[in-house]
Amino acid sequence: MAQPQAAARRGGPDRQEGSERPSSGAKAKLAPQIAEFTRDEELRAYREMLLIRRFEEKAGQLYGMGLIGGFCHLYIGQEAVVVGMQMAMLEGDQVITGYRDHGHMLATGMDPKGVMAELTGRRSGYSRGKGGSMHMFSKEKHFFGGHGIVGAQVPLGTGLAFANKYRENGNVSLTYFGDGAANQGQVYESFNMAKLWSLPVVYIIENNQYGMGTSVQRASATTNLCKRGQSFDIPGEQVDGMDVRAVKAAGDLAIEHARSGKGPFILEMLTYRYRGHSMSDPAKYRAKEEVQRMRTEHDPIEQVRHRLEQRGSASDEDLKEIDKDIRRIVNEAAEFAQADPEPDPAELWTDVYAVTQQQGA
Ligand SMILES: Cc1ncc(C[n+]2csc(CCOP(=O)(O)OP(=O)(O)O)c2C)c(N)n1
Ligand SMILES: [Mg+2]
Repeated sequence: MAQPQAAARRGGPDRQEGSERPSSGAKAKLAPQIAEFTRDEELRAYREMLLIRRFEEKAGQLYGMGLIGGFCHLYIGQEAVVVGMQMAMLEGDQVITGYRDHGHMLATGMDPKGVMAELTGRRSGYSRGKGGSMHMFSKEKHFFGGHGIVGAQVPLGTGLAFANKYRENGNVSLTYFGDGAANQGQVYESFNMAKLWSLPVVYIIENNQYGMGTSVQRASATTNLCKRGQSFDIPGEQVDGMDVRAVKAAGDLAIEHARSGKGPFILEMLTYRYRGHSMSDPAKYRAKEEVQRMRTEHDPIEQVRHRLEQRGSASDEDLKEIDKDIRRIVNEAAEFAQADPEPDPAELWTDVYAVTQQQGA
């Protein structure tokens, strides 16, 4: 059985090498303690994280049945990051991320039916069945994708923040990327511009310890990724990304910092993905015990369940009711996706940029 309390006391997943607080100009205002959630907040977090977990499990099943083609990167294990940040942001703030994106979509309130239909390549999918797992967007929910090129979303997210500042709309861009992406050059060009122009952006590094099969220790000269903004005087904070309360508390501060005109902020979320990089990865580069330890000692959903039960805030029956409801939503999404027709072949050339050959080009 999980021991989430012990995990929470220890501060979640092991802190990264050299994890002392950022010094000098990059000093961040830190949350002194993790604020406890109210019952409603705990229940919201539980529900939203469980929706992502069950949705991803179902997507894994459909992939195994050959109903999802192409790439499919599951978010299982990382749910607290996106749900905690969603609890900290306001309507109108934008979200942009890479290809491990189903959790972000569901957290922003996108319809599970539309997401599953897109995964299975059906016409009611968010990209009309022509985008798939890595390419979905929702203008209504301010979700800007879904990007398959590692790090490409970072300049785009910075551009969203530029637009927010230009339009004086008070919104903040939440730009997510991975530990692997954190070594990309375009990330630092973005950091420079974001600080230079005090753009309202929070960079959320989801440090799940691996970029494909390479551990962060093997790939990164420095592994304390919250310090990556120091040269640009961007404050950063390392957060227990398995504890949704810690994520929300850090998110509140970082978003407030960006919204109030102080410029960008970096949050490094220490998290973990339970599954392989994508569905085709058997994850032989790490020990089974490592995965098991994270699941049993740090699972983000079990932590909330444990607190709710311990405090008597929710009975076993209440939680079973939520579980049942989430299973219904996910099953309905899967049934909808399978019954939905594939796109009409006549749609092949719609919404596709046509490249015309120019003479001499
Ligand atoms: C520019 C570019 N280089 C390489 C790849 C291949 N690639 C896909 S995912 C990935 C690892 C990225 O790891 P990380 O940023 O930690 O994200 P995670 O998969 O852990 O969420 C790589 C190298 C790519 N898609 N784009
Ligand atoms: Mg990673």
